[in-house]
Amino acid sequence: MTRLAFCCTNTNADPWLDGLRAALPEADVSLWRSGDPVADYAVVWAPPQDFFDQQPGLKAAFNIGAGVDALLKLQIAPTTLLVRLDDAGMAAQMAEYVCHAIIRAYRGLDHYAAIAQTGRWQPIEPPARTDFPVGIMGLGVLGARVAQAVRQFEFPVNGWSRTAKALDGIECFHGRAQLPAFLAATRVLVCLIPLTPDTRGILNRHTLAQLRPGGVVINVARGAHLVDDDLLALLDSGHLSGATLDVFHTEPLPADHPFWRHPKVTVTPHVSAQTLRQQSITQIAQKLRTLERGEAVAGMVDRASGY
Ligand code: NDP
Ligand code: OXD
Repeated sequence: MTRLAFCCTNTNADPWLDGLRAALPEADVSLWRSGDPVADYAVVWAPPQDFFDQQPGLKAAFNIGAGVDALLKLQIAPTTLLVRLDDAGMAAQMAEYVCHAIIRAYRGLDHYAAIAQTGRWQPIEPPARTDFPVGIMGLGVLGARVAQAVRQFEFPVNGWSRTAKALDGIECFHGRAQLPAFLAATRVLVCLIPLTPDTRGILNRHTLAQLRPGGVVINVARGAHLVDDDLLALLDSGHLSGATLDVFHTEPLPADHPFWRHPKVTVTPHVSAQTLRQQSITQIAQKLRTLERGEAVAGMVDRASGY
């Protein structure tokens, strides 16, 4: 019988175990405990190194998130395939979160919320849509969906990826050489790239200063993409007009972090696209069976590129 181990930190295991057992009646699904017999497959989220040390023959580990930066810090046998969630209900959530943040900034909705406290009636005129180009860093499963959703509101949309892309209605840029042109064409910057050695700290004073004046930053990827002090300096200088941040270097965001109280920063607690349990279980079960048949699955992590 195929053995499937569940090893996810900060996760309520029982509903996952029930769901996995229902979706994979042919498998022996169990909550991993140190010293357990070795498994064939694993469902993981931020597992300890000890888990992989005890699983030299693991065929595949299914990460119950889209980002694998935490997983790739561990020593994992090269023969173990790493498989991440692709979409599984996250793309629609990400599209609604990002569109909401863009429209809030474009229509000045924070201004109305603030003046409502004092009973003031003070309409403001939004800029022309052509003066509010949106740039999406990362045109993968989530970024491509976000780009199409933003397009529906008729904002000009730019996209930037590692390799060249052609997406309907999107001005596509790729590679480091085209990053300056992408930034110069962008006022609202949405970060949806994976955290890798190439992308750590990519949102810094040098890159953010290249955005159009009145720029807005929306970071929904990983906190370590952003140099916090550089963002604060550009908000305070007035070059940037606002930021919506869902991810942070340290999570939960420490109570004394200036982001909490900055008038131009909106903080949310890493909720822009949450893992949906049932859709994830369905995807994992399908992928496990596909791998058992010896076929390839979507969402395979390329360890060399780090995502
Ligand atoms: P994908 O792997 O599908 O897409 C990643 C995209 O980033 C690709 O377009 C890729 O380019 C591009 N990219 C990677 N490295 C670089 C680079 N060095 N320069 C330029 N572009 C680069 O990932 P997803 O869309 O599924 O997820 C993106 C990230 O979103 C995750 O890694 C995770 O960190 C974050 N996330 C956050 C969540 C939240 O709740 N806040 C929830 C889910 C995910 P190419 O197409 O050429 O390969
Ligand atoms: C993910 C996340 O990577 O939740 O899926 O951030």
